[in-house]
Amino acid sequence: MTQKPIDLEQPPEMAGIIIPWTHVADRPGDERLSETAGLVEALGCELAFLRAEQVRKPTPGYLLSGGLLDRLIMDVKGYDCSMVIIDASLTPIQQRNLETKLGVKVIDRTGLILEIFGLRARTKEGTLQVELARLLYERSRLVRTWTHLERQRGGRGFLGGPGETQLEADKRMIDRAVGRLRRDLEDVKRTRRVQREGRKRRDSRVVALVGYTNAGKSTLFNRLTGADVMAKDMPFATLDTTIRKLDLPVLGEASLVDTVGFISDLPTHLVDSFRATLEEALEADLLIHVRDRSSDADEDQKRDVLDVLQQLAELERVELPPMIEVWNKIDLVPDFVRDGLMAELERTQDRLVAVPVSAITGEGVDELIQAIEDVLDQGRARFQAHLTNKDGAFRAWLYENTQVEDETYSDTGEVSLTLSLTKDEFGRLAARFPKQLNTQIEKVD
Ligand SMILES: Nc1nc2c(ncn2[C@@H]2O[C@H](COP(=O)(O)OP(=O)(O)OP(=O)(O)O)[C@@H](O)[C@H]2O)c(=O)[nH]1
Ligand SMILES: [Mg+2]
Repeated sequence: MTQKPIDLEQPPEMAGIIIPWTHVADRPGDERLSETAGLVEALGCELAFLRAEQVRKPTPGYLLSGGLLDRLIMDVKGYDCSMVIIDASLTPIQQRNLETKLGVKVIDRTGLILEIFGLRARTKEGTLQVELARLLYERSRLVRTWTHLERQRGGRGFLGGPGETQLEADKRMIDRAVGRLRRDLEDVKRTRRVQREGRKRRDSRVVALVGYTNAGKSTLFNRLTGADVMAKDMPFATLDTTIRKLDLPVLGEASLVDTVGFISDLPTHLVDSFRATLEEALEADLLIHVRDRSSDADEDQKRDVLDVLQQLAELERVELPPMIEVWNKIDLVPDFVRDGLMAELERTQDRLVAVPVSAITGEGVDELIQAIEDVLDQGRARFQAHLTNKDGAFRAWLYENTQVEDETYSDTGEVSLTLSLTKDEFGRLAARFPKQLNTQIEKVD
């Protein structure tokens, strides 16, 4: 591994950051600057300088050139930096050239995010996924640094060129490790699948929180479930999926899932390797997209989140579950902007279920629970089941597996249950008790 774990005992590394942009339309706003600063702090580095630089013509060798590069060289010396972060995508060649020129470690956005993930991963699954993402990233760099490796390593190969042999060997080694990790992750996936099926059998509905990093998912999760998941003003506070019981007043017990946050330009390797965790979200009965409506970047973030979800759904070949939006951090939104949001809410209400909420103050949380129940309840229908005293097992099953709203007795001793069934539940009932379905169950309007 080229990336060393960060030693928190050591004094923090001094890092200089450049956010390059080319066209005016891509010029980073304040939100992007503070997001990048947050990422670097999350890495435990001290910020020496951070600036957005217009790079009119990115050069293949260094990305930056001329005055920009000279100034960077000076600043790295002046601030005694031990690391430079280029908040963009660097080719392996550019990265290596910059490292040679500056005499310090240089990483790009993907490298930065991978480092943070590496620091944060706590569970076995998280660690496996980060490791996989790193290997895939390194493998993609290997291919393109062929000439570099060839020169650097030489060797006594007898098949093809010496570098080629080394490259092939490196690739094979990484591929073997990738294969191992994928198998381990497959085990994790299997365990999760079993747990998920258990939940399904118990008919516990699953609601998953998704959204941009720092939008407030974990804060909302804690508020809704009384859990104590770490919620912090820092990107990628959450890496591992957590599931807790969510008590809904009418529907009863459901499961709520907190997930890893998304970020713009999320490395594809990470999307790929976090599939196992996010599968939980993809198979949920309902997604809650938590948005930070107090952020200027909120609209862009929304687009990024929806893009990643779509990518995941395509990778897994599934349809996305129904989704509602939480407009979070409403407490930070000034009154005149709030009015605008309310107008938007009205304008979009036939296409979108959205609930303004403050996970911190609790405002809007009751309305959110109501909205969750309404959406989960859609597609339900009412049925009447007629039972005699010989139907003990049937009756027990109905109580166990469906929502029984009412029970009445007739003079003749017949019992009548009013059931509220989702399509799923109805399917299970039909499979389990086909005979009773025809003779003892009728639909009511
Ligand atoms: N003012 C205000 N702050 C909030 C609200 N919800 C969350 N926050 C703050 O926003 C920051 C991020 O919250 P988290 O709950 O950790 O966000 P997250 O979406 O779980 O972030 P990741 O796990 O990094 O993806 C924390 O400092 C929270 O206190 C809110 O409704 N109002
Ligand atoms: Mg979180």
